[in-house]
Amino acid sequence: MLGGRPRNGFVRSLAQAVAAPSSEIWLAWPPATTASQTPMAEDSGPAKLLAMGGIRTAAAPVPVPVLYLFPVSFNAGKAKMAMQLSEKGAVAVDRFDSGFVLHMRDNYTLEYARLNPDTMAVPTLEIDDKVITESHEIVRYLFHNYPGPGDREVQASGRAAEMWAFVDLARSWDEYVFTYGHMGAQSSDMANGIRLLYLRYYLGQTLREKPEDEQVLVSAYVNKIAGIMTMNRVTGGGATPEAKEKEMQTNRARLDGVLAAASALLGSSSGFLFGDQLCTADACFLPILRTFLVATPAMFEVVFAKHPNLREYWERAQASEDVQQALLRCVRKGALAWFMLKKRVPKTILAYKMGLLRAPPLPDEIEERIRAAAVRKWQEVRG
Ligand SMILES: N[C@@H](CCC(=O)N[C@@H](CS)C(=O)NCC(=O)O)C(=O)O
Repeated sequence: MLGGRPRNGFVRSLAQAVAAPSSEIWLAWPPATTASQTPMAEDSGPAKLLAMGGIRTAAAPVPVPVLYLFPVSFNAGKAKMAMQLSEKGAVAVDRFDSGFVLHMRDNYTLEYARLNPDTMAVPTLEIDDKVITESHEIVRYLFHNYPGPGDREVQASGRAAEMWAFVDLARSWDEYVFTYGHMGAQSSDMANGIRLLYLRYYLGQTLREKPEDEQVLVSAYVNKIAGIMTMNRVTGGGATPEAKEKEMQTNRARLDGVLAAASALLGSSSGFLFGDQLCTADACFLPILRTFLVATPAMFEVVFAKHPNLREYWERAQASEDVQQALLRCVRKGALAWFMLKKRVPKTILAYKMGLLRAPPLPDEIEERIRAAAVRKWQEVRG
């Protein structure tokens, strides 16, 4: 590893790759299929690739909630927006702390793996006596325990079940396939390549240091490595163009179903998805539009032409201080550049490109476990 140990740092070239829309992909969008009329909850397309987390009770409560996130992350964006809209977001200055992590390096340390062995990803939320490792569980927890004004309105209006049905539909879309599919195979290989090196580095550290929780950590690292290998098998250079195109078509069809549902909910309203105020449904939907902003701006015009209600909705959302605070300020060029420098991302990328990031060799038995876990994972999501 660089200087013997991986260090903090985001990936400028990755951000550029993300920000550069691939025009030829959009020429084919929306898809020729009529999937936009298909109810997504009943769509039996491929499973989502990202790991699923949960909720557990911690040994002691935290005084102030801590939300671990990466500024551009889709799932962390849902959690941050939900925090912002909740009662926790209303308590001025230290309402909650953001633990910023570069989600291809810092979330693999032993410390983070212990906090979130389920997904080893962002977001993770420590709140009250809970550790929540799944974005959907975070928004549910906040809705039930700390509803903000918009959620209270949904609860009072008796539309909670309808709202959760929409949230379920929105989360059936696989943002990973969308974003990494557009970044291109090279960027996917690089991001996931960095991830695999750091994961192997910390797995090696675990095996060397043999902490008390060694077995739990080893299982978490083996599963995570298998998960990243699987994700990259779909979006990286190893995927055939035909397989990739099929993935992207299914993904776009699902996305269009979500956008159509949001548009139908809005109708001619001049408010948000479930009323005049932003609520949990908006917290789960707006990160999709932010993904367009960051990764595929050309998408906006295509989407707005097909779903005109969404244009005004997006304008209203951008005018909201809550949306600015939770989702938009942090992805402005200056904010991202500051984050990347502070986290020494260029150093990590440079080291990767120069071949200076190296993981230790792992015992054969562990390599065999990784291979078997990768086969199982592939069966689970694409078998
Ligand atoms: N099901 C989880 C997935 C979390 C997830 O995979 N987050 C991505 C960012 S959107 C991440 O941290 N990726 C880096 C990694 O998995 O190491 C959730 O919704 O919270």
